[in-house]
Amino acid sequence: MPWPSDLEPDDAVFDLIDREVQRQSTGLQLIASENFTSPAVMRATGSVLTNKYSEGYPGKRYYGGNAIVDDIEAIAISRAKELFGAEHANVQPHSGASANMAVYLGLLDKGDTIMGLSLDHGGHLTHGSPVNASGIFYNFVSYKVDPSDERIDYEAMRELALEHKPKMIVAGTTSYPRRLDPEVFKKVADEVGAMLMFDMAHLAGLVAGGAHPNPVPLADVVTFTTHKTLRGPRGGCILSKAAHAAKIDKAVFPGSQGGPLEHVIAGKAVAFREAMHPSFTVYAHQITANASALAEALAHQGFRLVSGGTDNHLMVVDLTPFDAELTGKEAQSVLDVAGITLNKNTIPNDPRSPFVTSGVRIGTPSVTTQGMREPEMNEIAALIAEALRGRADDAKLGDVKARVGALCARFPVYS
Ligand code: DSN
Repeated sequence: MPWPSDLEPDDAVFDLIDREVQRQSTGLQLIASENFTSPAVMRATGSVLTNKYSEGYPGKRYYGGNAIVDDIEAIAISRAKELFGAEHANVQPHSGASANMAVYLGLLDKGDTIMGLSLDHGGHLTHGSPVNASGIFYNFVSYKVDPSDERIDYEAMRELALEHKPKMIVAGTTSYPRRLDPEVFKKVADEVGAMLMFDMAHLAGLVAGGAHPNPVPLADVVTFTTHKTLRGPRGGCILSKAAHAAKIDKAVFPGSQGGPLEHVIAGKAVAFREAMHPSFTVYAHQITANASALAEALAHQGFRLVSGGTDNHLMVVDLTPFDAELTGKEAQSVLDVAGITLNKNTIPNDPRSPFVTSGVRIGTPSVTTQGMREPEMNEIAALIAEALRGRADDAKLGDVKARVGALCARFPVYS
């Protein structure tokens, strides 16, 4: 029996999807972890591959009918390895969090000591937050940024490593605007006999495009998400040295996941190929050029940039010097009204709670995909400042929203 033919179209859902298309194309998307994926990636992720069960790996599946899926997953694996120069790739993690947990499961024992960057200094939940499985099952010790320059204090991290002798050091961030130096992490890891895991979720596109050092040659294992700067479908991936391959694969399946999402894996394969195109190098460098330009323009508007600026695709903006009363929470909702989407974010040693915050995080991957460049970054900084200054004035917010719409109309993302 086929799907019901007498059902009216599902307007409740599809009208909302249409509205989301509108929202994404008429407003500024400045969330640092988001991007606009290509029609080809969406074609793959919206394909019949969603119908197929394929537990296992290419050539070693539990169910029949997987010859084609095997070929698709093999292409994704081979492209991931080629793109980043990795010895081994597992493309099945459903997300970055699943990828990280699979690495811990595969390479560590419960209760082992790991080091990661503190969440409130720019780390990630899966780097040992007490409310996350990583912090519940493992003994995480957190390193931090130096209060004087708000950059990772590598010497303090080394001392912490010498004191706690972690089995693994996690290098990785979600809201850290500076370059992460894989060589420094490797040196400390080697000195204390720890494995090095590099979580390049935010940075994968920059690494692929040569705008950030590639941690793959140095780290034991590298995790990433495919939907941020890399501009692929929503999902995760693990790269590792060949010596860790069997343990990693076993930890993903059957260790922590069941059937892989082969439609998403096909989307990952498409995205990896797009990231190998010469234009992706230009894209990655323009992301960072745009971020630098936006950071500078925001500083001229009276905001303080955490660490003084940015080396990558994002900046963390301290709102306090602009307006001591303005919280990140309020800024996020005011800017939402003006068609500018970003997220509240703690600043290092924030006196306010993570639900309120004194800052916002801003990223340039999406607007760079749209084709915006440095002049538009000046416009965006001015629009943000005007909306926040005029936040009590509905007419002012309406005016900013109209100008945001006009700016986005000049850079349509999906024709
Ligand atoms: N939620 C992601 C981010 O915005 O950085 C991290 O997982």
